[in-house]
Amino acid sequence: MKKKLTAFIVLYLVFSVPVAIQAEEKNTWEDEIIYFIMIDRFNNGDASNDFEVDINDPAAYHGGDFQGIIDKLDYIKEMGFTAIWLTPIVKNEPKGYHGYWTEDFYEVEEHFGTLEEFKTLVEKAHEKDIKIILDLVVNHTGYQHPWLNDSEKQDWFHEEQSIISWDNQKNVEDGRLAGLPDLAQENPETRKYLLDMAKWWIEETDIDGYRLDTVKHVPKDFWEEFSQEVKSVKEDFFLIGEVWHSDPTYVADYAKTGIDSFVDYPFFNEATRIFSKPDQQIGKFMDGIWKRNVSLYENPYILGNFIDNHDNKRFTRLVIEKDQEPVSRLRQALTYMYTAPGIPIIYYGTEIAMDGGNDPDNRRMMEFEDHELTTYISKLADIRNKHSALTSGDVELVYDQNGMTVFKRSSEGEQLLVAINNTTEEQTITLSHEVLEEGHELQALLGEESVTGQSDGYTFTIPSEKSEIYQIKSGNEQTIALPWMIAGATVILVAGVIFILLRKKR
Ligand SMILES: [Ca+2]
Ligand SMILES: [Ca+2]
Repeated sequence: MKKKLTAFIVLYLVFSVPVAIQAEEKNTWEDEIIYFIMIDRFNNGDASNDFEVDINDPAAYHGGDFQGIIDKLDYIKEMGFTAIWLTPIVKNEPKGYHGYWTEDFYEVEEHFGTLEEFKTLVEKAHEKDIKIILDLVVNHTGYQHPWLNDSEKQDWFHEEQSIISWDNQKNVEDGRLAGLPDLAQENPETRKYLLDMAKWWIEETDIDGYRLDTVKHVPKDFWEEFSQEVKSVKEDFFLIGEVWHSDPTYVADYAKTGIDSFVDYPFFNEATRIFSKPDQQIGKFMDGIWKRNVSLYENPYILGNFIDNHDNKRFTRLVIEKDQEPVSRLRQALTYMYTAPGIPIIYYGTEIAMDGGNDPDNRRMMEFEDHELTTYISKLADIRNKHSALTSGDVELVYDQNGMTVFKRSSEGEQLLVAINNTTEEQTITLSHEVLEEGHELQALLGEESVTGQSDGYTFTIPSEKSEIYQIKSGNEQTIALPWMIAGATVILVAGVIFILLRKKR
């Protein structure tokens, strides 16, 4: 009996320790890759909610809904996404296909489906380890919100005034954005309503985060209370805010309110300029953005990097306007986004190089097709998801000449080199042993060719407008990865224990 107990304890320890180590590794938001969907424009999975749909009118509903997203969860998962950001789901006034014209903060928009269907969407996404981030608007209501005609709700809004002075913070906060009725968050009743509402959606639907709309149009003291309140509802709840401003210090100032992350507009401005045509220097500028973020944010690794969204011309259009070829330009921009620090946010359609001018042309209905970029994104995601050096490692710029950039990402236990050739000519470069010491091998992760060191360093060639990601391996090893080593050791241990027990029994 005692022997059996000992055997049980030994076996339990052998099997449980690796599991426990794994369980302790909490998933942090820097490991996510976000797919951003405008619900109405993604996939029509249910014709029964197609009220007044007109796919020929860019300002009308096009029919996309929750069921359409549920039907495409495998498509999203296969591209390597771990989270989805959805445009607002609350009931909107007529023509509010985008979701930003609230008519009722507690109702689901009938074009998208029911509350139950939304819960099913969250549940099915969670089953596939995909998180759901919901867009939330607390700055304004739709133009015809019922409160506007309610005598008891008159002090829920600011007095009607336009935003005329964008440098005047008071005017930016109290004025009407695009003429939309501006809510008075300083009114305790309004404030409580908005806070309760934000908490209710989390409790009711189990979403994992909010993308906060128009953050700079709402006072900071509201966001302070908001962050505290909503985070008390669900552990690790994520807040990513939109502060549409080109000054990084202005954006970063909102991090003091408790909002975890921001869609990084300063990144967007530089990245779209650098990658929308060839021969632009990458390293100097993008490294500058990163270093500034390091100095401004407690955790710059969770900022949201993007080159496309629903408020700006699509990247493809920028490229076309510069007489360039969208797919090769997108490939370079995406390689950078997936290998640089920061959460990549991909707007639906970018994976097929979708074209589109200013809003609403940048919100065309999604077309599902086989596309080389979809395959490429999946490959990039696979590499990012497997290498923590890319999500949380240090960044070191090691080469940066005329559009050819090489940077190193290092975390405990692994080092990667990212080489991006942003020029239209093949580039051969040599990294000296001062940059990378002798005795390593550079194992290609995107392509197949590996590089071994020579006496003068490591020489490799990157074709025009292509990239490579190398894993730096020291010569004598390491092709056996850690999990296999643990698995091997476990098997040997278990076999040993069983052998000893059997012998003792005899
Ligand atoms: Ca529909
Ligand atoms: Ca406001």
